Amino acid sequence: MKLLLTLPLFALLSFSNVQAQTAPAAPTKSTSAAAPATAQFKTSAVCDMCKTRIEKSMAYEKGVQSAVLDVPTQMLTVTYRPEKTNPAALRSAVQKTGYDADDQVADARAYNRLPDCCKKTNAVH
Ligand SMILES: [Cu+2]
Repeated sequence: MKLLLTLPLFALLSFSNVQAQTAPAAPTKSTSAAAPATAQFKTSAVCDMCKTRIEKSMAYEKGVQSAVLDVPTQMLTVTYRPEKTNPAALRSAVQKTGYDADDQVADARAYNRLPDCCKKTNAVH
């Protein structure tokens, strides 16, 4: 008999736990979200096609607000939501696009799919 009483009580408790966990998540979607962070990566981009490719690919990454590549310096500047992503994940996204990110070497398959003009053996052009 005691078991019959505790079971619904347990169900009630776990339900209120779920509510407690979901409730604080709601304000993060509003204006009280953490301020965007900025990260910079040195890439192996060499031309405007690389710029377009990387910026487009980063735009699809979770938590990315903006991505701008400066071709002459090969620097990629990413503005992101720190609660959604982090610099390591962003570097990995750059690698998967076929480019080096700092000391992380480009994903070989993605790199091999790049047109010849975008290979890192070329000088910036
Ligand atoms: Cu290119």
